[in-house]
Amino acid sequence: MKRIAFKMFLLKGFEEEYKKRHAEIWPELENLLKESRVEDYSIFLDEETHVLFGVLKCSNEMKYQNLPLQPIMQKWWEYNKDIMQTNDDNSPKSISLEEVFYLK
Ligand code: RM4
Repeated sequence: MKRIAFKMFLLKGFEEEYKKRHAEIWPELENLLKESRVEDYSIFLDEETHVLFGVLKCSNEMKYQNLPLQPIMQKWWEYNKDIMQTNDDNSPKSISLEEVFYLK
């Protein structure tokens, strides 16, 4: 089981909208994440910097790496591109974080 953490960047003023959209996550996206063996997925918001900190567990790295190719994932990114910093393909700008401490 691999633990993965990353940060993304919310646009200022869209805190409530981001929370609302993610509270109403599409069932088909939830299914896709689960089918891709993603578990214990949280996103935390730093209200001060608008940094979104994502942390998850994944038991199939190949499926995880294929997520960006999935049409539902791409639709979700397109839907959220107006409230996040994004790349040209609409994926959220994302920076991987190194685990420097773990307590089981
Ligand atoms: C985030 C971002 C991530 C996605 C989650 C569910 O805002 O789009 O890529 O995994 O939502």
